[in-house]
Amino acid sequence: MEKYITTPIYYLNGLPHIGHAYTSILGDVMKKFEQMRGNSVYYSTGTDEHGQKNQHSIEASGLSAEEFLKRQSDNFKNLFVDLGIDFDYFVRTSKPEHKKIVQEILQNIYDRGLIVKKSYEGLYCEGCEQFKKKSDLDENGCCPDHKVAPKAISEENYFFKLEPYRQWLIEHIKSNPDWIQPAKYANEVLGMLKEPLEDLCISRPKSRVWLGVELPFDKDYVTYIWFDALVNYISTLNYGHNPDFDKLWANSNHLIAKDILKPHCIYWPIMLHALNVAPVKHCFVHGYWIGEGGVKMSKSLGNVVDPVEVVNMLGVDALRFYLINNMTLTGDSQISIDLLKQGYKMLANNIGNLQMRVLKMVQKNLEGKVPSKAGMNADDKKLVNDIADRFTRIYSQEMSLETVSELADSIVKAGDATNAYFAANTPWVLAKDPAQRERFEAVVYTTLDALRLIGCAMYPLTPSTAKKIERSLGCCDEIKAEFKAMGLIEGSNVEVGDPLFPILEEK
Ligand code: ME8
Repeated sequence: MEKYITTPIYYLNGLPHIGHAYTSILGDVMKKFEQMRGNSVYYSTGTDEHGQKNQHSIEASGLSAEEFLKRQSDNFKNLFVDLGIDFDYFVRTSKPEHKKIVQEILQNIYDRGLIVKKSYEGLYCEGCEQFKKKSDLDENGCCPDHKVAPKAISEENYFFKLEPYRQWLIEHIKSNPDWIQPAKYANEVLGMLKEPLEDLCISRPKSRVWLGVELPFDKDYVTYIWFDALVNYISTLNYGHNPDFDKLWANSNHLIAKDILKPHCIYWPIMLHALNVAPVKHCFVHGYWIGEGGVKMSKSLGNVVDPVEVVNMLGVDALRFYLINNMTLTGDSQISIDLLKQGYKMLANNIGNLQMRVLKMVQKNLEGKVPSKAGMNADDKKLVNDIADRFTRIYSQEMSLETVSELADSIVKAGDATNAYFAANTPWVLAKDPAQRERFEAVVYTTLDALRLIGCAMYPLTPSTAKKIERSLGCCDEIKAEFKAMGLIEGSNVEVGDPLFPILEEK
């Protein structure tokens, strides 16, 4: 099967932070997970390059729009490459291919009478790039996300009517319970749909916003950034010009955080419905990363976690593993350099030390070769069978936030079980007793085989560690979701390389 995974496209007014890194890592984890299940995946991530917020940053930078956007977009792209993110397409909404499709879609719905022009007065939050109702604001009259009072704006604009589609959308959510996941966000959207929907303002006069896609039917206006940005999900597939569009779109998956639920689960499905295109197959919604102790990350508190700093200190895989292992499915999740170091040490103790100890034992006592499994007893077999069965079950499920979080948890549990097994069977004692040779070999074989299964299962989360583990055990084949216990080949060479997670140099 061919699947399509997308992340939000990120604004360019700042540097990429841990939240952006997370969603794009999550997409990569899901891609690798599905590839291991034998599916092919097309994965897009990228940058949102229009609108008032980006425009103000360009104006403040003293650079040309093109220079500024390229520099900022490259910061995201380069970081994602450094994080081992294997995207197939990097979206930039300033590309002419994208702009052309936005204009074609606008012209289509304009020609069909779905867009009207009228004057409008509203409260605009630049942080959200959205008009706000009074009821959306906090007690100080500010946007609850950006803590800034929105600006009163009065102007003539073009509007797209959403209300005629409200009932259809309610039905779609109710009859597709796996559309918006986790379900609490589907309920949140249903809550938003209790009230009639206001018309969506889809234009901005050029006198106020010059950075955008010109409306094809009125050159004094650009397209509202959300109408433009959401279209990236289909312009990436060359919508309207690609005979295979339906095939890929039928298995499409959006990853977003809770902040952009409304545009993705109200505006976007309605825009698609107006075009006679089905909504995305699944929309996975995650919570926010916040600072340790539950406080918001902010420069003034000094608790902002910079992904580049983390990678320099702990490496890519420790960051990836922490993010997937610690994002809770029910709310926000905490992150700090200290928490990340704890996560690193957990991996070092759980997987790194185990691998090093057993490999050194093989090198010292077994001429660097995988020993015989002939002496494996029922307990040995149970350890590897249980691990294999658990991973087989996880990989038999489709990717989802639950699945990848369960995967991370199972890796830790399998590591714990193997460490406990190793400690209980004391192979370092058995090694000294020639009469226990067969038993010694069986314990080492069992540990190596468990490690092989764990390494294989780790691939989506920690690709380079997984490959190092497989290589150290002499299994260099393509990593697939085939978890056969006792599959390690006796007599093959093992290799003691560098530690997977070396001891941290503490300041
Ligand atoms: O909203 N924790 O862009 P954006 C987890 N351009 N994820 C976080 C996060 C945090 N603290 N902060 C940000 C936009 N994110 C629009 C999107 S899509 C057609 C247009 C992640 O730069 C998360 O994925 O504000 C969130 O939805 C996204 O960054 C918002 O990025």
